[in-house]
Amino acid sequence: MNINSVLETIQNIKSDIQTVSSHEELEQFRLKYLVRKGIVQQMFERLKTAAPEDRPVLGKALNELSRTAQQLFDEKKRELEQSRHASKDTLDLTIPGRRRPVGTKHPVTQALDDMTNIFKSMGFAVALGPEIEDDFHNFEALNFPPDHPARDMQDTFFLDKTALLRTHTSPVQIRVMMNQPPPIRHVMPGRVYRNEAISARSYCMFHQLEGLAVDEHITFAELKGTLATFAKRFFGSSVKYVFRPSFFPFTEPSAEMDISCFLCKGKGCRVCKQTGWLEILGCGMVDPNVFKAVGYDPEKVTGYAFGMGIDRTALLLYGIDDIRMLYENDVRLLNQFT
Ligand code: 2U9
Repeated sequence: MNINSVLETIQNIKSDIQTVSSHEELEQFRLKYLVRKGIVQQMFERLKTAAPEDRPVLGKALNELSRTAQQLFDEKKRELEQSRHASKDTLDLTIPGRRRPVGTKHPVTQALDDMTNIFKSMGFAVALGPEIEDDFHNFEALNFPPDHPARDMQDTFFLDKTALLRTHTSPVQIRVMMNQPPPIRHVMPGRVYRNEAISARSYCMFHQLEGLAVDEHITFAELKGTLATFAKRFFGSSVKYVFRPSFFPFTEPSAEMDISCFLCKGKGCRVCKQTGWLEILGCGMVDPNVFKAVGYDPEKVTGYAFGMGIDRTALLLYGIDDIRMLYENDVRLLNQFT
């Protein structure tokens, strides 16, 4: 043994203690250096066989080594104990659990789901279809004449010569009828697209809920009864309604349904433009040409259809005055629907 090996061991002790980060590792350190058969004692043993003239210097160095090992051990022990206490202090079991932020349904989804559920309870099934459509399903089968303005690039988003973004959910009904024979009793909720100038009242994308019932002997009276029931369930039992004649290529006769304004109860306000009435949907008896296009016999079956835009109704219901706010994803708006 010489002075260099003592100095080297001191270095080893110092670097070993630095790697200790747990009580288990500290125990390993103790067993390696500080026990009776440990490295420190072994070196004291070897002092006995060193040359007598070297012993004073070596003995002093070994005392230094022993002190260092013990000191570093004590310091590390204190350090580990303290960090254990510190983590104990922060564990307060009486603190209430953290509430996880729960997402909510978008107001349009909420309105669409509520409306769909009312029709489901009246025996309607739900059908979904593609948002990218072709001219046949979106226009031709629905009896749109070749020169109808909706077929213009100005009004409809065309993706290429044949593909377009559906302008209503009616093509889903065409698909349902081409896939199965009558009777049909389906509602179709979904997104639709129109090439319109974006403003507070209109957007290039909105949501519709359409419905279709086809069977033998379906009458306009059944259409009125179904829609009146829907209006009372959705807007409240005191709501009044009126059907006005209208025109759509796919229904004949056609009508629009107004309800008494649910904000002013028909007295007249800013929202209903002092009329006391709100237009909520269009409807009618399915045009025989539509039945021909899907291969149904117009002599055998009749049917009614209706369609409503959801977004404007959601704006009225929730008192939002700009349709663009529905699609800005501003959490300050969305948080109000928790
Ligand atoms: C088939 C046959 C007929 C669906 C109908 C309307 C009347 C209607 C508008 C309401 C506001 C569109 O969102 S809106 O701009 N819709 O007025 N929709 S009848 O008639 C159909 C659908 C499919 C096969």
